[in-house]
Parts: sequence; C-alpha cells; structure tokens
Amino acid sequence: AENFRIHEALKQLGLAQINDGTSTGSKNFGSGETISSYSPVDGALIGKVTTTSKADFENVMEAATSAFKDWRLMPAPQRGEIVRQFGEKLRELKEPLGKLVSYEMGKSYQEGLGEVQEMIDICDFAVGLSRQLHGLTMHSERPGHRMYEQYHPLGVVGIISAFNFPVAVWAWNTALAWVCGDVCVWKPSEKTPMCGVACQNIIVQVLKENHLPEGISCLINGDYKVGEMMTSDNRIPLVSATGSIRMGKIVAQAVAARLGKSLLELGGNNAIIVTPDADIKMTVIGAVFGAVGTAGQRCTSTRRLIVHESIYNQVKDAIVSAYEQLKIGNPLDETNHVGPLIDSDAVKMYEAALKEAKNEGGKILVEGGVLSGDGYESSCYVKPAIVEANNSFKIVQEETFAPILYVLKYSGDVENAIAQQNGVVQGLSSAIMTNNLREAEHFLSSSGSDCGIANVNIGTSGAEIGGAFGGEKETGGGRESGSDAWKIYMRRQTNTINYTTELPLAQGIKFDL
Ligand code: UN1
Repeated sequence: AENFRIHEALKQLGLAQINDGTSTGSKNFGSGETISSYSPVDGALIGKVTTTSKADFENVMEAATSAFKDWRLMPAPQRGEIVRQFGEKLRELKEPLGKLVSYEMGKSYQEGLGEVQEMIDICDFAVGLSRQLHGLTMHSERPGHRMYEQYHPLGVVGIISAFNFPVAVWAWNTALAWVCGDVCVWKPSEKTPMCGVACQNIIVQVLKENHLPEGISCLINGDYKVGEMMTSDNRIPLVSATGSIRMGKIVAQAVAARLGKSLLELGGNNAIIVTPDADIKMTVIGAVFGAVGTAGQRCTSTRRLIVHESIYNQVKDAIVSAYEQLKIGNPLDETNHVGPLIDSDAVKMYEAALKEAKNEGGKILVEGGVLSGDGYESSCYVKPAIVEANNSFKIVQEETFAPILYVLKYSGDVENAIAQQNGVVQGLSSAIMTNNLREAEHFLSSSGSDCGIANVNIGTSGAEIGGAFGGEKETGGGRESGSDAWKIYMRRQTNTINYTTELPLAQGIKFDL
C-alpha cells in the first residue's frame, strides 16, 4: 500500500496510531479498550481506535442533549451554511478520504471517491433543503381560524452504520439531520472505525471554526453492546440503522419497546430481469458491475439474474465471458475490477454459500475460490462466482455479502419473472432490462416489483442521492437521503389559531355555559 501513499492520506485526515473513538465537537472521552483496524487490502494494521464505555457514553449524551438546546434555535438556513462548509471540506479532502475508504473497506479507489462524492452531493442537497422544510397550510372548518403544520427539530439522532459504505451512509443521515436541527451520535461499524474518526475530524474542524456547541456531531465506537446503549436510550428519539436483517430486527424491537422511531436500511436480494427485448450489451455491463462491484458487498448488489429462456444461453455466455476478463487485486490499483472482501469471516460465508448452492443442486458456471500468494496476502480476495440456481433454493433466498451471482430462468410472460423477483423476503432494489414498453410499465406498476427501488435499463446498484433510498419487507421500510426522507428527522406539529372573540368548537359541537 506504500506505493499508494496511504500514510500521506492518513496524515491529511488527522489520523494517528491510536485514535480517540469517542468524541464530541472537541472533547475526547474514549476510555474503553481499543479495536485494531486491519486493511483487507494487504492485511496491515491501519490504526487503533478506543471504544466507548458506559461512562463515556453518558458524557457524549450530556454533550449531545445540551448542544441540541442551542442548535435547534439556529435558523435552518444557517444550519445549512454549516453543512455547506462541511461539503467544502469534503471536496478538499475527497482524495485522502476516498483512499482511506478504499484501504480500510476494500472497495476500489474509484468507488471510494464515488462514496465521498455521495457525501458531497447530499450536503448540497441538504443546503437547499434547509430553506425548504415546508409544512402545509390548510383551511379550518371554523370561522376566524387558521390551521397549519410545522416541522420542528427532533433531538438526538443515533446512527448505526455498516462497513460497506463506511462514510456515505453517515453523511446521508447527518447532513439531513443537521439542517433539520438535530444533533447526531454515530456508531460506525467496528470493521471500519478509522473512517469514522476521519469523518469526525472533518466535521469537528467546521464546528470549531464556527464556534458551535459541543456535541452537534458525536462519535462512539464498539460492537453491538455500544449500539444497545443507543437503542435503549430514551433521550434518542430516532435510531437510524443500516446493516443486516438480523441486526435490524434487534434494533427495531429495542427501539419500539420504548416507542422510539427507527429508520431501517437492511439487507437486499436484488434481481435484474432480462426479457427477450433486452439490450444484451447493457445487460452485461449492468449485471457484472452490480454483482462484482464492491466485491458484491453493497446492499444494492445484484444477487440474482432472472433471464427469459429464449435468450438464456446467449445472456449466460456473454456474462460468463465478461467474468473471464475480470482482474482481481489491490483496489487502489485502478486497473483491477474486484477488490477483497472485508475480512476472513466474510470469506467463510462466501465459501459456505457456494458449498450450499452446490448441495442444493446449483450448477457452477464460473468457479469461485479464495486467492492466495503474491498480492493476496490478506487472504480476503475471492473469485466472483456464477451459479445456475433455482429461486426456491434456501441459499438463493438469503443475502450473502459476496460476489456470487445466481442465474435463474423464466418462461412465458414477464409476470413470471416478476413473481420470482418478488419471491424473497427482502425488497430493496430491482431492475428490468427491456426495450418493451409494456414489460417495463408492468414491472413498475402496482402489480410489478415490490421493492423500494425499481429501475428500467439500469442495474440494481448505484442509486443517486436525490431519490429516497430504502426498501420494503425485511429490508426494513426506511427511506434515507433524497426526496422527503428528511421528514423522519423532524417532529410534526399541527397548529390551529383562533383570531376571533368566539370559541366555536370543531365538528359543530355545542357546549353552552
Ligand atoms: C448500501 O449498500 O448500503 O445505490 C448503500 C448504491 C449506493 C448506496 C448503497 N448509492 O449502490
């Protein structure tokens, strides 16, 4: 990694050998044990981060709740100005941060930069939004009355994010939450803690330069036990969690037990339907990027390809030969297409899934395997695999965070493909490749895809920040980033004002004294 000037990037991001993993605006509290972050790229130790103890968490919550009291009073467009400055800092540090994302998480440098670009984009979006936190005005049924609704800041927002988008998902939440007048407490994945510290360092600079209160942005670190401190805490009205369905069910129940709100962005099992009217060249690019990009570790990664029998062999051959061109190796080297998986546990899950697919009767079209030797010393590099399978296989029903693509066949009408595509518990992203208007519109209709994202002639991954991002069913139902996703970060209030000297009751009720 030395050739890729990683140490220079770490320095630019203010990262040390041991980093404080618990901090608010400018105070550090980290007193828990340290977690070591090893790069899946070359297995080297990147740095250590202190975790958050119960007492540290109390300090953080005190800083956060007190910062909220001031922050909520600042006019939203002024909060937007702070987010604008944050976006500027991200522009300046795009390269080192993109590099760290690539080195700590293992995605390609291009995708690391893309992730920072998503952060910048959501900041721009939030700046505009800071002048558009609109409520409605409605006509009262009573004379001399005015009725309207307004959105107020909610409070402390807890953010639990995953390793696969170690910086962007935090920004989707914080950029919106901040303009909405909330303060944030973030627990990044314990697999990518250095990305968390780097982001905190960036926002802390902005907060300091603006003499803003401690605690607008807080960082905590550790495993699920630290997450539990947030899910069970009444002072946190909203917990936004990204990760596995298993994690989401635990978070949702803990937060619901105290009637808090949760915003869940959980697993996907995303499919591309390829109909007889598909453009095969586009299909191949979309499917291969969707399946092997980020080494299959996006929640929007393409897991299933549902191909019509009439073009099945043609599509299969085209994809298999595209896989033969793939270069696997150091993701910082831009000539490589596929980087490593996050860690050895992920490699084990990949191997187990392939074994199970075979046991269930799957036919291997492109053989997988773990790579070793020169350049693969971290033991996290695997070969993207393709398996001819059946939608009913248990393993096909599950999300395996690895580059395994299941190819499924359908016959007859597009309805049959949609039934397979919807025939899983997850409902995040979906796509159809077709030039047939009827098929495309059917896919987008109320009897079409049941996912939160449904694309035509685009793959399943790589959504823009301007739309609401999230999915249905066991994906958790939450929506983040664009459109009106901001509303969950605010509390809504309906106001009725009487400017007469009478007190008429609603529904015409008479109450004479
Ligand atoms: C995720 O994998 O958690 O649509 C988020 C995409 C990215 C975001 C993915 N913009 O693939």
